[in-house]
Amino acid sequence: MNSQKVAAVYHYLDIGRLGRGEVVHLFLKDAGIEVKQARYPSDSTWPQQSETLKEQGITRTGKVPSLEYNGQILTQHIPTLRYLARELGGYGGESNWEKYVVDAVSDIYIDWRTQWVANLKNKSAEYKDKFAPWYYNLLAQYYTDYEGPYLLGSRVTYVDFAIYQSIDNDQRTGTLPADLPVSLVKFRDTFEKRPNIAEYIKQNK
Ligand SMILES: N[C@@H](CCC(=O)N[C@@H](CS)C(=O)NCC(=O)O)C(=O)O
Repeated sequence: MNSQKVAAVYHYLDIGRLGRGEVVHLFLKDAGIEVKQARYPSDSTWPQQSETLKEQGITRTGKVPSLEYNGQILTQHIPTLRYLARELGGYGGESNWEKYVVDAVSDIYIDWRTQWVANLKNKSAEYKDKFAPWYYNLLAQYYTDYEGPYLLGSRVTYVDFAIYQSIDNDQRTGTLPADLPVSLVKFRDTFEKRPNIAEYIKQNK
């Protein structure tokens, strides 16, 4: 096995700070992992590009994000975060219960992402006025189980990156509830002050 460390290559659509890939990207930034970016236009060229990536072994499903990391190719954005969390240590909760909570909230996020994508082109009132408020109120129940600002209190875990992205992405698409629960406002504000994150979002509005 080749144990030589290579720089990470992050493959994703060229859609700025939107989407699943950005969750992984933010995590890499936070962890200080240097990454080379391969961004692909999200237009009529994508189907062919997707086929090329499949042929190159970058993605088996034809979807992205895909991350080349230390000789492995990682796809599926939440399992990718879990892999990186285990590799780096931390980011995943300590006890069996904490790990469960982090996994459970990430599952709730995955359900949110499905709905968000389905509403990206045509935002329904059902999504904006019912689903999104329901989602954030549900998250707030989890984010008040500990003292905050992060899901498990003072320690950030991989799921916080996903939850931050849901808040950010709903903000960008005009579907974030005006009355976001206080625990989530506190979480977002603290998250945005993390040193590597603050620097990154200052340069990438
Ligand atoms: N289960 C995958 C889903 C990946 C996915 O659907 N990616 C979208 C972008 S966020 C994509 O590649 N869309 C282009 C396509 O479907 O061809 C994950 O969690 O990473």
